[in-house]
Amino acid sequence: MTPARRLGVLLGDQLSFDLSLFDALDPTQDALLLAEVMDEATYVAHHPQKIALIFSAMRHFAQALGERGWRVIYVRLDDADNSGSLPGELLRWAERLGVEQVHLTECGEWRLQEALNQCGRPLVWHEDRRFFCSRQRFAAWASGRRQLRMENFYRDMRKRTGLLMEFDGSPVGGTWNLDQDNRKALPKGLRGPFAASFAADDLTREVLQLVEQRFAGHYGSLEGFDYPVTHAEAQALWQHFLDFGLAAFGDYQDAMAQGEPYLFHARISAALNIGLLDVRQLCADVEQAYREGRAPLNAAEGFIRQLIGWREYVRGIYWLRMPEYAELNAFGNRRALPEFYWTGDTSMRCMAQAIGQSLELGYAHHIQRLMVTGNFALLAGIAPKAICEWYLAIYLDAFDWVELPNTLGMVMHADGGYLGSKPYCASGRYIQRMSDYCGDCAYRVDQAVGEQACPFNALYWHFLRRHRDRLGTNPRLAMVYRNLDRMDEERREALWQRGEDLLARLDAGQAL
Ligand code: DLZ
Ligand code: SF4
Repeated sequence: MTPARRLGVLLGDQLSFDLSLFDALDPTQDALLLAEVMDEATYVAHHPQKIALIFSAMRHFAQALGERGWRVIYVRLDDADNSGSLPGELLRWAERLGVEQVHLTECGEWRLQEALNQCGRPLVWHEDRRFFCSRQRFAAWASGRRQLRMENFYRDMRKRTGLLMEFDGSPVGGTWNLDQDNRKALPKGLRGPFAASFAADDLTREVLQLVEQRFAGHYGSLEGFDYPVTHAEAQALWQHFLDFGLAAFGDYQDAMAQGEPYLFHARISAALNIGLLDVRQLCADVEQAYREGRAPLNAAEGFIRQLIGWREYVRGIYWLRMPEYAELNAFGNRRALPEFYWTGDTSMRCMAQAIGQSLELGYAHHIQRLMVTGNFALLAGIAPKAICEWYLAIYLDAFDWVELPNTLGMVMHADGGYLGSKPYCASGRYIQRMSDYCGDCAYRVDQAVGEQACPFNALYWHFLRRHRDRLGTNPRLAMVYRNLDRMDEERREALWQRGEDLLARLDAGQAL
C-alpha cells in the first residue's frame, strides 16, 4: 500500500467539492476516505431509499473526486475488512496508509462527532462552511439573549447576507416576513407541475440491489427510487423548480392535496443536506428570479426564509444545546408511537396520505410533517424520542441537526418553548382549510364527539385541557383557553371523554 501523508475523511452527507478540508490537503501526497458502514445505515432504521441515496451519491462523488486527481479510498459495505463503523474505518486506513494527520469536516450529528473524537487519535476538524452561520457565530448571537426567536435571527441573517435587501438597509418590499401570504389553500383543479425524474444508472442500480438485500427489514419502499445522486442531477432538479415551481411556491407553501406529494415544493432538501447543492447558489438564484420578475416576492422571501432563517436557526440551536436537548420532554409524554405510523393503515385520511407518501417516497412537505403527522403526535402525547426517531428514519433529508429541533422543539414543544413561542396544535379545521383530505375521510371534520367525529378535534381540546398548567398563561393561547372556558360544562366533558377514549384506543394498540 502506497503511504499517504494525510487522510481526509468525507462523511455521507459531506459530498461537496468546496469543503474547507480540501484547501488543507494536497492531492499529490494525501488521500481521501469515504466508507459505507453498517453503523451509520442502522443507528436508526433509515428508509431504504435514504440508504440508497447516500451510498449512490457517495459512489458518484468518489468517482468525480478521482477524476479531479484525488487519491480516493472507497470502502463498500460488503468489503471483507469493513469494520462497520466510521471511527473503525478511519483508524484502519490511517494506520494502513501511515498518515501523520487525519482531517475531517464538522459532523452534522453530535452522536457521530462524539464517537469520532473518542476514536483514540487526534483529529484536525474543519468548519462546515456550507452554512451561512457557523456554530460559533450562532452561539455569539444567542449569548445574552433572554429568548431566542427565529424572526430576530432571520432579520440578522438578511442584513448579514444582503439577501432581498435594499441599499438603505431595509427589506425589499418593506416587510421582512411574508408568512401571511404563504397560506393559500389550493384552488380546486390546480395541480403541481410534473415531477422531475432521474433514471438510475448502473452504479445506482447496483446500490439498489445491495440495499434490497441488506436492509429488507427497514420500513419504506425502495421501488420508484427517483432522487438525484450527482451534482448535475441535483442542479437539474433545482432548475426544474426555478422554472415550474417557484412562482407558485409562495402562495401554496402550506397547501396539501391528495395525490400531490410535492405540489410546488422544490424537493431539494435531501440533495442540499448531503452536499449536492450549495445554499448560497440557491438563495442567489431565487433572488435573481424575483428581481427579473419571474417570481413574486412572497415566493422568493418564503423560500429564502426557509434556508437562511429556519434551517440555520435550528442547526444553531442543535449545536448550542446538545446533548441535553435530545432528552427534553416538557409535557412528560410517554405514549408509544402508534403502529400506523409505520404502515399508513388508519382511517384518518390526512394521516394515511401523509404517512403513505412518506413510506413510498421518503418525503412529505413541511405542513404535512408539522400539522398532520406532527400535530397528531403532539395532541396524542407521543413520547418525543419515539416520534423523533420516526422522522429521522423515514425522511430522506433527515439528519439529527435538522430533524431533532424541528421535531422535538417545533412539533412537540418538548423543549418547553425554547425554540418556538407556542405549540403548533390544531384541530381538524386547520387540515380541512388547507387540504382536500377531509371530504374523503371516514371521519367527520365538523364533529368533535361521537364515533364518526374527527379525532383531531377532541384530541385538540384534550391536549389544551391536560396541559393548562403549562400553556394556560401563554398569551398566544389566551383566546383558545377563553373558548374552552366559554363552553358549557356538558360539552367540555363530552370532549374530554372522547379524547380519553381515543387515547385509550391508542394505548390498546388499536388503529384510529
Ligand atoms: C445517513 C448515512 C448513512 C445511511 N450511511 C452512511 C455511510 O455509510 N457512511 C457515511 O459516511 N455516512 C453515512 N450516512 C451519513 C452519516 O450518518 C452522517 O454523516 C452523520 O449522521 C452526521 O450528519
Ligand atoms: Fe384528517 Fe379529521 Fe380531516 Fe379526517 S376529518 S382528514 S382525520 S382532519
